[in-house]
Amino acid sequence: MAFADGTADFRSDTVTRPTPAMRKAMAEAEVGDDVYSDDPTVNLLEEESAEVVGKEAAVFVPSGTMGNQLAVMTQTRPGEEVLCDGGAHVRNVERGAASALSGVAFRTVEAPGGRITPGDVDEAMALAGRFFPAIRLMVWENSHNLSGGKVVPLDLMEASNAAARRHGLSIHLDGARIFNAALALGVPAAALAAGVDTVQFCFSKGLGAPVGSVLCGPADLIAEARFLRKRLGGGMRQVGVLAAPARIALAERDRLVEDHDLARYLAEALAARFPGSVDLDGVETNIVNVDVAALGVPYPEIADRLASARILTNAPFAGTWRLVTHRDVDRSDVDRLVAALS
Ligand code: TLP
Repeated sequence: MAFADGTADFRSDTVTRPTPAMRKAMAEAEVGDDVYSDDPTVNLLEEESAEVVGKEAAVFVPSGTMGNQLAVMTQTRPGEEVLCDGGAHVRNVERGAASALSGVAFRTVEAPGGRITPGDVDEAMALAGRFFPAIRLMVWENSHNLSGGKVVPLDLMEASNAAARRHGLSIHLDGARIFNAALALGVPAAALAAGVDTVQFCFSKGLGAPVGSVLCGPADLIAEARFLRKRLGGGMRQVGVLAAPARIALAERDRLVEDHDLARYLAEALAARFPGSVDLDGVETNIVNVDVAALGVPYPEIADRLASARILTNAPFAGTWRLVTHRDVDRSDVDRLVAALS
């Protein structure tokens, strides 16, 4: 359902607002100083998070960006390179953090949907030698944001992880939406994380918590990430008030299938009304990429119509208009969106 003022917000699943149960848990959370590891609610959240993805330890961080960047920082040295697909969030949408904070560059492969193949890994690594920088870390993103929430199949991850290991790479999974991927693929999140060293996931996207992400991995590496989190100003003190709603979000993760169903409803409605606007086969989770040219209306006019209908979306980027479903929109909001476009 739209927000109380009637606004339906399709810009991202980050816009979700805490549920009444989450707000109650925030008010009642037991807290302590988390920089001393004294916050019992954070400690519980970290244990539960590590368990869900099958890792030894976890550290609660303010954002997905910090989770990814701590993974890069702990697994590379300045001057090295990170292997990822050209559309990866860690490379494109984190304000240049990896080069600014870790002094690394990216070695990209063209892998639509983030589906890096063993051949991509071998080809990139063939550059190694006397003159090239050392490639040290491979990063997956599953589900893959910029491609419209596509998922990377588990068997492909396993095959490419094996290739990466043959070349001595560490592996990080940007699992901002790992539970969307797991549900769409019908595998446990721990299976997707099994072959990687570190995995980051977000409580503040479709899971609906107001703030926070977690980086999970081996205990020694997470201890170092905790040290670096403080260096970056991410030591958050009585942050059980944020860990409490995140615990609820994690426990309720399977409700993300509702967002996938709604994305399919939206995609089908748009494809029926505006043929060619949506590749229905490409809609795998809660993101719908729309070819704005196929709508036959210039975007400024679309923006005006949506504003009058109290619908929020981001402007198209390179001809693609991203619409995201989540727990704070429903079928009636989708109907309103399609009607406004029509
Ligand atoms: N994605 C946001 C924007 O930054 C684009 C969104 O609205 O989708 N990894 C992935 C795959 C992400 O999609 C995001 C956020 C992050 C990392 C970073 O998370 P935050 O925003 O918490 O730093």
